Amino acid sequence: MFTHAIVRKPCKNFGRGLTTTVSSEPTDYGRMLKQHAAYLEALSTAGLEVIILDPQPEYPDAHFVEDTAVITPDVAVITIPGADARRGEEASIIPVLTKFRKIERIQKPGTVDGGDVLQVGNHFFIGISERTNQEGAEQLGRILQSYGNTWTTVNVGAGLHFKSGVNYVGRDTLLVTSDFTATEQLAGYEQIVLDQAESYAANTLLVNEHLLMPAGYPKTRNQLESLDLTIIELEVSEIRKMDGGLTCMSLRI
Ligand code: CIR
Repeated sequence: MFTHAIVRKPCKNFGRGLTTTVSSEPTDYGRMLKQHAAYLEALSTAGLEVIILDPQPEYPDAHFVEDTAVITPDVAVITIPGADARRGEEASIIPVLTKFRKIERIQKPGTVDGGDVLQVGNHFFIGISERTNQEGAEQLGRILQSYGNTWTTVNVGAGLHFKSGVNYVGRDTLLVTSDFTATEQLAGYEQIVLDQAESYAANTLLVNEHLLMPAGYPKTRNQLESLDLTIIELEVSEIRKMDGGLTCMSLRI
């Protein structure tokens, strides 16, 4: 069970963050704050005490805190984010994590974004992507292994991060886009395969028997109902415009 979530309030210039999403509408800060507040409410409903860090205007993507650390019951591994513009975000996450875990760090030239790391029990899938390089993945894997975990790397051919396409939804089940159904490393788990038109919903977050999923994906919702978990749908229009999702806006402890 998780007890805490670390989050960061988005800054006014969050729309200047990195994105590949082409949107016909500009970002809206007021709407972003509402969507973020609803996300915090959902984390509380799932039983977490939410620790809110201050906005960091010099890093418009800094509310995507998940990319700055990988946390297990034993250790917090501080990453080196893969995008130049995000490098340095990790520094301000260290003081709060020190209160909860022993700290280890990825070293240059390794890069890792937490969005590429999926934990299933004591196994970690580490996506090799535009943000997480082989060196970073191996450093992370070795650290996790030294605490009794296992790990495998997975190539992320599609999407920004591994968790843009695959997430663990409990009951030995992975929620996967069709890009990952043939991925050898994922065989052995039950798979819920997303309808192609709903592939964004792959970014669904399991927290303490609750599934936080983006609103507006009815087929996925139907598929997830079979897991008998509490489903909370959240509006994510502003988060999505910046290539973000529900997993990336918190670190769960
Ligand atoms: C970025 O491109 O880094 C941000 N705009 C979005 C990061 C989303 N993070 C995540 O999915 N873990």
